[in-house]
Amino acid sequence: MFILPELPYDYSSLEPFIDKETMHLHHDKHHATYIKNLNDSLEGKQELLSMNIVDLLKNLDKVPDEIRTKVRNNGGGHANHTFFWEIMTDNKEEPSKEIKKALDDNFNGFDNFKTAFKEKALSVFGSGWVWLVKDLDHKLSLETTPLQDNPVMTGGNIPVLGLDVWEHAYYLKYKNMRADYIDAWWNVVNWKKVEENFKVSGGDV
Ligand code: MN3
Repeated sequence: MFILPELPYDYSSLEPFIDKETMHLHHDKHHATYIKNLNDSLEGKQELLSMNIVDLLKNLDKVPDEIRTKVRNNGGGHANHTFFWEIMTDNKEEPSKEIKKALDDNFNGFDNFKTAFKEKALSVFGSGWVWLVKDLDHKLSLETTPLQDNPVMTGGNIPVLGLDVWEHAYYLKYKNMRADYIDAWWNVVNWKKVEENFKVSGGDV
């Protein structure tokens, strides 16, 4: 059984950048629904139900054909949102020297990284995610995924940072202004967690 994790901060604590109502809807309704649908689709399949969610996403080929798409969408939704809550914080902080240097090296400057990330986020047509990922050589790059796909589903890249650009993530406060949501979001990024993700050596997410 997969279980909804609690937010690591209060629903209102990311304000004014992300409003309390959006956090309630996003966590208590959207994320909870992905988990309910995931558990429902895996009913009776103990082996799959007891897997780590990221391992399950890496092994979608082991999921029976008739439920694979459901597991992909809802399992991805569970993994992505669990990841997303953790890479935000109400404790505003600057990136450490180490992660800043990695971003400088890979994107020719920290500001260039933010610009490229924003462009990539704006390029997602419809619902999806933008990711900062690293490969096994710790090289950083950007990618987007449609719907609730996660980079681990399609290759060896490991998410370091990710932004949900589904309208449900921002529409209440920002309406159709995705760019404003992206700009505001930098204020709540948990750089400590990003650095932790960057340092993970294996395929753990
Ligand atoms: Mn979402």
